[in-house]
Amino acid sequence: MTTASLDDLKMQLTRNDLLKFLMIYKFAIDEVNTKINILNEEFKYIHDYNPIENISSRVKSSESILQKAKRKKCELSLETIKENIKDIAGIRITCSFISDVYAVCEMLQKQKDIEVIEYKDYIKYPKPNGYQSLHMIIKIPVFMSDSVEHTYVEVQIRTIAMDFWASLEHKIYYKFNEAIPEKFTRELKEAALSALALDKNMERIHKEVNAIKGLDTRSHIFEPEAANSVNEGKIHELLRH
Ligand code: 0O2
Repeated sequence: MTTASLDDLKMQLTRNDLLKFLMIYKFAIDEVNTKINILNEEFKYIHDYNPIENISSRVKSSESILQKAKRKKCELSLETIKENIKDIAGIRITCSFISDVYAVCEMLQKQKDIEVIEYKDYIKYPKPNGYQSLHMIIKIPVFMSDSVEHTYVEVQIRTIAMDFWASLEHKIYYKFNEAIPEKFTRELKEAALSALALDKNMERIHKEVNAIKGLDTRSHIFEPEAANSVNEGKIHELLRH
């Protein structure tokens, strides 16, 4: 984005318009974070452990919003940006186990005031580079003093191993402005497979220990084996190409 476009938009708006526009996304994040914290605590009460290891969030900077708007060739007005850039508010949840990723996702989907707009399962269907994560674009009402703002929030849910892979892959890409040599693409895919193997092992150990402790393994919420077999098959398939 050129500074000119940013200045153009800024000139059309008062400082208050921009502040209010971005503030609503912060409130949307606050609302979803509260929901996630309640669900996490309720889950702990029922199942005796926290499914969520970490929650992080961010409101996209005005510069990145405008860069994305330009990339998507969308008109530079707040209304168009609001409708077309659905990840201005972003929340990333890291879970202990793959089954927890789906459990957290399902719990969020069941909230009456959350509307799921988009759902992408990169765990069952990893991206060709090996990226695994569950993505949702949700819409949530934010109650202001004079209006209700239905606001998009992007929620990414993944395990610690998937998050570790994604963070490092992001850093590696950052340093490489050219096409990534085939050797590294292959090695990254192999690393994604190792992350999956680790996730599967930890989940198995967790289930076995729970069985010994006589605890519920939550198979009624989600059957992780089904997802894992699709996932592993898919990554192996990707590795062959
Ligand atoms: P940033 O800076 O992280 O926000 P969209 O462009 O969002 O409208 P897209 O790209 O189809 O549509 O959405 P998708 O596939 O759900 O990806 C959205 C986000 O997931 C990305 O945001 C990244 O944060 C993350 N992501 C997707 N693919 C990869 C990947 O291969 N590696 C890593 N490390 N992260 C990935 P942004 O906006 O691209 O960037």
